Amino acid sequence: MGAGAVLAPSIFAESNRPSILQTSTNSYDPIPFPQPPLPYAFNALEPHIDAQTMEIHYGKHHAAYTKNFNQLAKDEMIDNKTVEEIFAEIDKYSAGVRNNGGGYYNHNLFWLTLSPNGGGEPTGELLKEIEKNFGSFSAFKETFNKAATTVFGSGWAWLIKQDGALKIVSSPNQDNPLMNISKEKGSPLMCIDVWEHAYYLKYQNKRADYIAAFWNLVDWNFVSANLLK
Ligand code: MN3
Repeated sequence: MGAGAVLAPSIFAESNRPSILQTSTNSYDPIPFPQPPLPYAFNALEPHIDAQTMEIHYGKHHAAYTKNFNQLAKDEMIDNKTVEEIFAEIDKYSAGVRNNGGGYYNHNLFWLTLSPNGGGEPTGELLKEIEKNFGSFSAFKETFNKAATTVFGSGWAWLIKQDGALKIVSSPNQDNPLMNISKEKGSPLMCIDVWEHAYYLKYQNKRADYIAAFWNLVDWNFVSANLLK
C-alpha cells in the first residue's frame, strides 16, 4: 500500500473500530495476533504526523514486531492466551516476547489513540476524571508532556487507570503498564510513542514539538471508551 492509500471508511466507523485485544493464541491459527488495519490513510494525520513516517512506522516497525511476536508465540508454545494474559506473566517468557509483544500491543493502542478527527478537549466523564485527578485539563497535559519528554532514550508515556484513579506514567523500550515487571501497573487509556522512529523524519531531535503536535490528533472518544470499559 503506498503513501496516501485510502482505506474504505465504512469499515472503520467510530462505533466498530477494531478491538486491540480481540485475539488470542490457539494451536490452529498460524497468525494468532494479526496486525490490525490502520484505521485511516498514511497521510490522514498530516501536517502533524507525515505520511512517510506513518508508512514506515506502521508498515515496517509495527509489522516487524507483529511478525516476530507471532513467530515467538509459536516457538515458545504460548497457547490459548490473550495479549493481556501473556503480559500478566511476562517474566515467564523470553526478552523477545516482552519486546515484540509490547511492540505489537503498544502500537495497536497508539494508532487508535490518534485520529484525523481528533484534538480538542475531552468532555463528560473523562473530563471530570481528569479534573479530579490532575486539577485541570491543562495541568493534565503538562504532566503528560513532561512524562513523554523525559523518557530517556526510547519508550512510551501513558495515561492509565490504576486502582480506580487516573495516572500518567512512562515505560522504557516496548514495556507497558500491563506487564507484571512494570513499576507502574494499570489499564492503558492512551499512549504516545516517543521512539525517534515516531518523529525523526519530520521533527528531527525536537521531541517536544512532536508531542505538542500529538494533541491535535488525540481521539478523546477512544480514550473515553477505554475509561468506561
Ligand atoms: Mn514505534
